[in-house]
Amino acid sequence: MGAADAIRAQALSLGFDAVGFARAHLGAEVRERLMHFLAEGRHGSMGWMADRTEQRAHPRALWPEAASVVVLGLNYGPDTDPLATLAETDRATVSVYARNRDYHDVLKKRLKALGRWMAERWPGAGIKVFVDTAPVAEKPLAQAAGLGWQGKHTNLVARGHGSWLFLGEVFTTLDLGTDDAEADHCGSCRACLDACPTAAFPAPYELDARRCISYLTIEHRGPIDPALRPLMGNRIYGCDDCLAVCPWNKFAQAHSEPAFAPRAALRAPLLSDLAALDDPGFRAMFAGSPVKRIGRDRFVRNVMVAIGNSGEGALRGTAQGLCEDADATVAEAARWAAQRLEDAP
Ligand code: B12
Ligand code: SF4
Ligand code: SF4
Repeated sequence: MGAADAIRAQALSLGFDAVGFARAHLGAEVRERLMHFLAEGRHGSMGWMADRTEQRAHPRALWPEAASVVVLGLNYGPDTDPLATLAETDRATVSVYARNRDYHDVLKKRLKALGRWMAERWPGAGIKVFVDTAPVAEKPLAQAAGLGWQGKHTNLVARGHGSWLFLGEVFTTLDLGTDDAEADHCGSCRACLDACPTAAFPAPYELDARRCISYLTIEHRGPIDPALRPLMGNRIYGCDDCLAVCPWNKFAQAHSEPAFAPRAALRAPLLSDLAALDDPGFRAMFAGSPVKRIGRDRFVRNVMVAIGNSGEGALRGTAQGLCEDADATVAEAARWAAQRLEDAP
């Protein structure tokens, strides 16, 4: 068995769902598109996106000795309709990827196990693992390795998994050859573009993160633009709309990873319960979850936006109760919510 076949077999036995090989190199268009994204200011306050752009666009600028990249995918396909809770206005919608353990932890553990196995098998080979933690253009690398293509919603779509793959990489000095890059299979479809509640796609294959609910609820600090708030519905952490409507999801399977099985408390939590969380309560509820990263204040800010959008007069008191919150952003969002519910039945 050749090196690439052996690594593929080992990766599958470690629980990865997709494996491919690419050269540690990306075409000039990746850099051009990244620079266009940054020049338009579409990264918003994610200042780190504008740092180390050469490394992001060129794997060998990140690690000059790298010869190949093993790109790994982990299926997180949901077992229920991820958009079902959008209509339950007194409840919150937490995006599929955040309903249980942090995927970074799950993926990193497996990537390290694969890296260790490779190091034992090929002593002297250089090996580094990455998952969303370094300036790596993960989607273009995954496309080059044949895992799927970057769809019009900008995420990787895989024939066998739809939009539901997490990505991670093992960079190595070993020359492992390449798989064939995957071609674009979006065709004339534009379901994802039309589904976006905030019109965050200025053009197909281009995202303005500043309008994306995922950015607004997770990355953005401080008050959310009042013009965008009514469009956010009850999405309090991330957003799955553009992913969920992709017709390629019909080939996806529900994942079998216990770490991603939704916690009962996060399937459709009541907004009133979430608004009541103080700092220790928030930390306890989201231990080990990616949600923990944003902290209680940003989280409750998001909950206030959802309450303001609920149309539920019964939640007016909950909002009023936080109008003097110690965090100025929470207090402002609470006042906005209370005002929006002023005439709600
Ligand atoms: C920054 C970031 C975000 C930002 C910006 C997203 C974005 N699209 O750039 C925000 C916070 C909004 C975000 C949201 C989400 N993210 Co995110 N994010 C990243 C991160 C860290 C970097 C992405 C990046 O480089 N963006 C910069 C721009 C320039 O890249 P881009 O949009 O991919 O741009 C390309 C296209 O525009 C394309 N392009 C431009 N014009 C044209 C024209 C044509 C014809 C073509 C073909 C292509 C093309 O070329 C550009 C360069 O490759 C990656 C991890 C990583 N290190 O790669 C995860 C990552 C992309 N995120 C991921 C996930 C899961 C999400 C969410 C689904 C989470 C959620 N449920 O809320 C959402 C999806 C929103 C969306 N529609 O993209 C996964 C995606 C997995 C996959 N299957 O693709 C990644 C890969 C993390 C991981 N390791 O699994 N994310
Ligand atoms: S994640 Fe939601 S807000 Fe962001 S682009 Fe997709 S549909 Fe639009
Ligand atoms: S919804 Fe349609 S256009 Fe969007 S990524 Fe999927 S196939 Fe492509």
